[in-house]
Amino acid sequence: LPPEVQAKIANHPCYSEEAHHHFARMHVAVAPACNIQCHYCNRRYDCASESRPGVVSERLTPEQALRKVLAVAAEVPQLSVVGIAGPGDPLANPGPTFETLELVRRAAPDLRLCLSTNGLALPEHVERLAALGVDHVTVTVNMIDAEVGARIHPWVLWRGRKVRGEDGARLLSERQLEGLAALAGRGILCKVNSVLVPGVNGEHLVEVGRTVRRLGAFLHNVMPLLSAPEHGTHYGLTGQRGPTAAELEAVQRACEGGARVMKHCRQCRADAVGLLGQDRHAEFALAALP
Ligand code: CLF
Ligand code: SF4
Repeated sequence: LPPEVQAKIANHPCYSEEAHHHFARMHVAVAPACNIQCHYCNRRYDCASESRPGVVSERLTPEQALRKVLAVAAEVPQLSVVGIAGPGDPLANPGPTFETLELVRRAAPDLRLCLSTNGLALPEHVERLAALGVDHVTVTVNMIDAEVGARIHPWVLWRGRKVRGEDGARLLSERQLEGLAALAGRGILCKVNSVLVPGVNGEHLVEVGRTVRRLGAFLHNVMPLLSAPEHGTHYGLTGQRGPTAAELEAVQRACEGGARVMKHCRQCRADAVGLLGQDRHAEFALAALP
């Protein structure tokens, strides 16, 4: 790997399998709204494109988020990354999202800033993300084919109206790929998350992996659909199941010709705190902050 990439992943627990044993991340849940609909989402809960579905995170204002970051930084020496991953889409809430990034950047310049998005609003925000020194961005890309996309994303909200079906999926895909290319062009390290929905995009994800690699994505995180009926998602209602461990592994293996495949994702909460898989969100709930 080039030295500038090595430097960027060395202390990012998601981008480096090795780093996740030693470095911690935290999420600040400042972004409630979303601008698309995913069949695997239930809007009462966290964004399932990056963070754990079926979980309700504590929403924060940017000022509360900063207080929380400073409290965690004082208690968790391994903290290296502050991310915004929901509970909706960070870039569908540009006000609170950018205000939070700016506050954290100013008060704790040594922490890396990270963000995860569905990509619909990404192209118009790339410059601002780069200017703030956000050096890691995740885009959830479940398809590059609108026919597949329409079976995952029933609509997108575009300039105040709902665009449904393949037209909406095509629009989403174009914006995701345009945004990815623009990020990579600015030297921002990109991860692509794909939610594996068996029978819908399983075989298609190989092509997704190749395409996003060509556009400069560094990492491909193939995540299993979590669709327990109690999550109340569309897929839960239609009986669509998530992949078995063997199915997930087979798709991850098939994707290896694309961007490098991430296998240590823990599908965190939108208010997760700590080392991956060792969540301390309750210790740092708003009511417990100094
Ligand atoms: Fe958070 Fe995501 Fe940044 Fe990591 S999580 S915004 S890239 S700092 Fe990491 Fe958690 Fe998996 Fe996400 S293990 S859900 S990949
Ligand atoms: Fe839900 Fe996230 Fe999809 Fe928005 S992007 S609909 S919050 S899963």
